[in-house]
Amino acid sequence: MSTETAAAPAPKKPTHNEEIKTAIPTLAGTLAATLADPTTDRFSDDDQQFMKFHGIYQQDDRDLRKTGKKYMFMIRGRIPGGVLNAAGYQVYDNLATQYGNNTLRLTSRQSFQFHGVVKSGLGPLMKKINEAMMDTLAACGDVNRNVMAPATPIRNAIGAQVNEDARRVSEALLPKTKAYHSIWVEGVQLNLEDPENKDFVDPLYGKTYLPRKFKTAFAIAPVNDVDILTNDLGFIAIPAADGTLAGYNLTVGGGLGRAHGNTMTYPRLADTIGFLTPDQIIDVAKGVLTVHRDFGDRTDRKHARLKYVLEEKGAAWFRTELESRLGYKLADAKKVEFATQRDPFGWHQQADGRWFLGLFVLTGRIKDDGALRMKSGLRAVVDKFQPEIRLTPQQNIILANISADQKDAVTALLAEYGVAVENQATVVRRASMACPSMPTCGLGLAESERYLPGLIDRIEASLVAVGLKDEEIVIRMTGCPNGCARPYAAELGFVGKGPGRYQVWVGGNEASTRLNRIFKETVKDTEMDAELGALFARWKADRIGNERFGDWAARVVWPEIAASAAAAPAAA
Ligand code: SRM
Ligand code: SF4
Repeated sequence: MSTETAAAPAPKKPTHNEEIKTAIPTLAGTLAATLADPTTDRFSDDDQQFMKFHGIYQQDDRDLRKTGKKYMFMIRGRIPGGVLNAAGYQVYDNLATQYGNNTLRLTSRQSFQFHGVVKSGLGPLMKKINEAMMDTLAACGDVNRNVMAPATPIRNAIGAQVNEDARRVSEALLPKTKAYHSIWVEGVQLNLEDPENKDFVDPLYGKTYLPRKFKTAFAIAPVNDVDILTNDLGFIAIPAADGTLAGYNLTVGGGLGRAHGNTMTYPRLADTIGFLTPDQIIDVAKGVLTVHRDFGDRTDRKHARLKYVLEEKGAAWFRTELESRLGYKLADAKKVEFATQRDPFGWHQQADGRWFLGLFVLTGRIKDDGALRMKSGLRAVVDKFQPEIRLTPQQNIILANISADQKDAVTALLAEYGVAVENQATVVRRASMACPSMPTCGLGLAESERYLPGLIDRIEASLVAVGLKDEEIVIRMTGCPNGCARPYAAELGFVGKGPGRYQVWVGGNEASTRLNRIFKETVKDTEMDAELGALFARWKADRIGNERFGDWAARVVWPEIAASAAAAPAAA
């Protein structure tokens, strides 16, 4: 037997992303030079990483791969709280028509994405967004992303302040690099050798930014439309006795991304850390972000989110670390309860007497499709009535601040484009969400946006067959386990495994405060109707009163899942 002590494992190397951020801390890469080069239709691998911080992804049309790669770009806006004015909407709509694929994709974080932009259109599109006083900075990348806030227009006194706080946090957490303005507004490549650029250190993010993406949201109970607990950083508004804003409960360490077959990755709900007053919000947001900056794992991007720091070090440790950065203690969290994550559809009155209209957008894609001309209809209403636009975290759209005497005219104008304001979609469809996946997402393993509408037809037929017509189930689908449409917080979640194959998850709740669990590892499209039909028949037979599908599944199906896991042979 050797008496030598085993050598300590070599420290793990920082990832390649860390190396390139260190080398070019302005995030400029060679983006401006490549943009100006007409001989190429794509950017280098490293530049593709830098572009993300500017809100841009290089993609290729996966439907066309058999005949060679057709490169194109996805651009995502930074729209805090999903609020934009009519002029802003007109700019997005124009650019989608002129440079994109003539659709606007509402995202699950209250933003817009352009798809299908070719390289020659990228520069002009980016310039025009910025000229319109909007931007795409930090919409992607290892930084704080688009900040979410309640989408429903003011129905109570604190709504406006919460939205304003979300906007302030978004601004305060922006990276300060000059590269974004220089490339996309001035069209100039930064001199990377200039010491000012070479040695640039962001005052908040440092030289290497965060180990991974970072997501922030605000919520006002009882509506959890933003899925607050799935965010790295959450602020839950707490009203005072007089109806003003007393402060926020702080939640930290939520996140959903995982990888098939890698048990070191998992969805996680945030921990509640404490309570803060509104004047502390920027300090606290920066404090939480810098804990991620300093403690997140920079050696493995699959293990780099803040949720793993929370899971491994614990909420008590986190609170102490945060308080030491703040220099003061947080109060204890207040009691708060969520009831629903549902968007409001149709006409509703605002607290100020005006009206808003919630419109369902199938899988978040604003387009003209046969008789349903959603893109043209929305544009006509925006041009004529100049409403405020609010994008919802369930990929729907709200037209706000409409006066009572304009309501009928808005309804009539939308009808000309085939857009109904009543009975816009069935209850199941209205509560559904899908990520884009094919053909734009390079990570998709199965269809999602193009598949879910047809699957919902089949699900509705199964529900009718067992006598459960018009029962709402929150259904979400993604084409891979990254979880972009938050399938792990749904009552019934589908996660792509391969072409025509999905993992099925059950047991989330209506308020989106409970994660679901894997019911079936893989279900083929051809087996889906039988599998779901049997599940719905059991729900119908077993449910207690009006028990929702998710609650029934958590009560009845979860113990079965646990029992079969316990009975499975242990891994060697
Ligand atoms: Fe996402 C990556 C689309 C919300 C977790 N996401 C991607 C990319 C950029 C694919 C890529 O890296 O090449 C997708 C672009 C597809 C396309 O063609 O447009 C993409 N994510 C989306 C959007 C558009 C889905 C949607 O249906 O709306 C959402 C844009 C939100 C926004 O406006 O900022 C979107 N992504 C989410 C969410 C939901 C959320 O934030 O509330 C999640 C789960 C929550 C979380 O972050 O944990 C999410 N996206 C991911 C991940 C996994 C991250 C992880 O921690 O493992 C990836 C992959 C990655 O980062 O490497 C990813
Ligand atoms: Fe792409 Fe996967 Fe996100 Fe869907 S969940 S958009 S397939 S990364």
